[in-house]
Amino acid sequence: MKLNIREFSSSSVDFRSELDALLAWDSVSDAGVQQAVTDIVTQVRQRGDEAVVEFTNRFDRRDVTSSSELEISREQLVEAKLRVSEELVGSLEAAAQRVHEYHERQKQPSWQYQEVNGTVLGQKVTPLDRVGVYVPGGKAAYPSSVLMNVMPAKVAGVGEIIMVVPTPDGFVNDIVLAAAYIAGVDRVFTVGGAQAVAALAYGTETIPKVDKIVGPGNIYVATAKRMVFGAVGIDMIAGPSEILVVCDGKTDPDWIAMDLFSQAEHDEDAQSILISPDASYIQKVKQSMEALIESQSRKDIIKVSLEGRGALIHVADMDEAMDIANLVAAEHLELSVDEPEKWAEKIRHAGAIFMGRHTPEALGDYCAGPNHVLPTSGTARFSSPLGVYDFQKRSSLINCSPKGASELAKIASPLARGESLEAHAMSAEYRILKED
Ligand code: HSO
Ligand code: ZN
Repeated sequence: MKLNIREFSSSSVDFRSELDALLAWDSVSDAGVQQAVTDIVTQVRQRGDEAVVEFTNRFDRRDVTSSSELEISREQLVEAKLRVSEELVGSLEAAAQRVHEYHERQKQPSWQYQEVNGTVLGQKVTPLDRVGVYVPGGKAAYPSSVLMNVMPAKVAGVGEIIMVVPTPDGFVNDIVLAAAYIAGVDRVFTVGGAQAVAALAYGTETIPKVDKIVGPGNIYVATAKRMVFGAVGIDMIAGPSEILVVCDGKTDPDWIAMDLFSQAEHDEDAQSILISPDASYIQKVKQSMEALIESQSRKDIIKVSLEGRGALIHVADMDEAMDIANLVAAEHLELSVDEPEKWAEKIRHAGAIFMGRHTPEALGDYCAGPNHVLPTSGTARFSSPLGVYDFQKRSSLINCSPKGASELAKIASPLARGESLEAHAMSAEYRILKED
């Protein structure tokens, strides 16, 4: 199948504008969606379970009569797991274990230090009490994402993890439930959309209020998350998934073709880009793609994605490839090259860096250990993968000795008077020791 993918070269005078056009992504904020979500959130906030049941019946075509039917029991999770093949359960368990081990290393301890005058200063790290994990239903119901969202919360020591997942027409995904069980989710509710986000944010008679909501979702879910932010914490609002592959021309072109497909098959808006200093190699990868796409079960999605948002970019050399990679700040960056360690040092912006020819993104998506929830659309310039740190917060500790307080008061007093805050000044001055 012929593929009509954008091809361009860094030597072109229009290169920067071509690159900008390629990367442009508008997270459409539709006024209609905004209005619908406002209405749903308000109704759930005011009427609780009654509204959640109504919206769930309406949007998911269900026939729930009481809110208690929305919860999936522990026994049901176990039953779901038993319906999943042993091989798949084995893989879920192995992946969960590896993701757990990786995230263990992200844990940050509380710390404190003592000054000579006896004052102690520190930082106390505390896990969140309760977290909500949104899991999409339908085509993007990924059990691997259940693991990736839940494991860091578990490692952080979150008190209770509530999962919500829509079940359109009552269809429950056994693999998603098995993943929830393996990851250690505490409670599961079959509610989705903006109504699930609102229920988690404000709490209903049945669904407990959480402190933070994480997990991907459609435009209704994303809009609702933005709306409830402030009442609760949220993770990032993710854009479509992207991969940038940099290859020196020495990796089997079929491997690279499939790496690009693996991202493209997620959805029509996903972006796959190849950069290489070897022009003839780029043509080889293109031929591989044209030969391999026919047999792909998701070839229609892959074609739309590659032709709409994909690109093959020829560059002068590897140094220029690294400069462009930093400009793109891709969610996933594959360095399919010799000495990937050397080139990775030059990378400042990327959600995850997959190093060497034997490290395809797919391994990271499932089981290498690092999180697959990563900053998209260039936001890797300022944000990080989902991690244990997203489920912990810090409190400052200050414990002044009499001598320490006296010394600090002498610094604070003029500052307070400079701000015309007399009570602050006096509060500090009371602590000044007579002998000082
Ligand atoms: N590549 C996706 C994650 C995923 N892949 C889930 C397979 N399943 C976004 O980073
Ligand atoms: Zn993926």
